Amino acid sequence: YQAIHNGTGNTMYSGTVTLGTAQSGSSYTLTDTARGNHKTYNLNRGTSGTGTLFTGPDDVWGNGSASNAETAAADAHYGAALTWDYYKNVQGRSGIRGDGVGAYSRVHYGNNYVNAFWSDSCFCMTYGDGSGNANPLTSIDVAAHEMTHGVTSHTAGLVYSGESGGLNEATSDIFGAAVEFHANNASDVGDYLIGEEIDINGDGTPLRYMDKPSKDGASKDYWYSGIGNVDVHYSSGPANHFFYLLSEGSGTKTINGVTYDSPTSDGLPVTGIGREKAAKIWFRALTTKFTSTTNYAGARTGTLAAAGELYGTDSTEYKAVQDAWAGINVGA
Ligand code: ASN
Ligand code: ZN
Ligand code: CA
Repeated sequence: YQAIHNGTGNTMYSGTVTLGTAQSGSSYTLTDTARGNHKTYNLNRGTSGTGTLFTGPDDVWGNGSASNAETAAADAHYGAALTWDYYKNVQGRSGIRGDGVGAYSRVHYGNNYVNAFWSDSCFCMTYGDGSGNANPLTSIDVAAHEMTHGVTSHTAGLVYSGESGGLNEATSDIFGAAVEFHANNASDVGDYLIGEEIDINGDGTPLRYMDKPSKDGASKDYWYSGIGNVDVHYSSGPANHFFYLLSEGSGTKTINGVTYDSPTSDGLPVTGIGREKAAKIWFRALTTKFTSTTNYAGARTGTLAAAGELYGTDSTEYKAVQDAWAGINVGA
């Protein structure tokens, strides 16, 4: 028997937070009994197996600094909880597979590893510690991005190459941003940037921008024939841009202190419908319309069908979906 506890996490990115933990005997473990028993393990620089379950005497985890081994665990455990809560409370999905079972997280993967990844085979999340200027990969948006790869895998199953690969990557960025906004954490406010805390470029810029993806120097802003030949992390750009346009509209806008400026391929304005409705449309399309081979044209059809079911085909929401796709050069 493990009693449900609320521990305290002193995270690197999200301040002091409550963590779901369990007590066994006189010690505590990072076992989130309210969220499918999601556990967080320490790989201690290893690259295989599960490592050791984080266990401690006081139910206080980390000290806010990366030099404390528990800090990355606190961030990862918190990110998993936020992602669970988002899918459950906003999208009505219980866990990554929809079966109420939690995944698990592994932190301190390898040496100087500047990445994080989801694996279907272990049904687990893994985080590197970063290197040089690159901070540990355990921010909220990265956690939600990676776990969303699990959701995509267990729903549409978008193949991770070509246009479907770009849509797979965009789905992870879309829900990475959605979870970060929904968390409403005072230390890590929501934005349409991906990986802004990691400082992977060493100059304070994020990994990706959803309002104008080409700001990263590699992502595409608009669909074109042949986009299926570029890396999935760049062919995601138009779909990320679609989501931004649908949520916030074109032009200039400041949200939580970040100023965006989102163009359209046809120069016509798009009026946003808000990120909650946009995310509901994308989730419904992902889970009931998209298939493993859905391309950009199919994503347009699928999101229009989803918007029609949710809001009606005469709705402003449906019209905004049409306009946002037109704004990234997809469809009529
Ligand atoms: N962090 C990367 C991603 O989720 C790992 C990968 O390339 N699959 O896209
Ligand atoms: Zn990804
Ligand atoms: Ca972000």
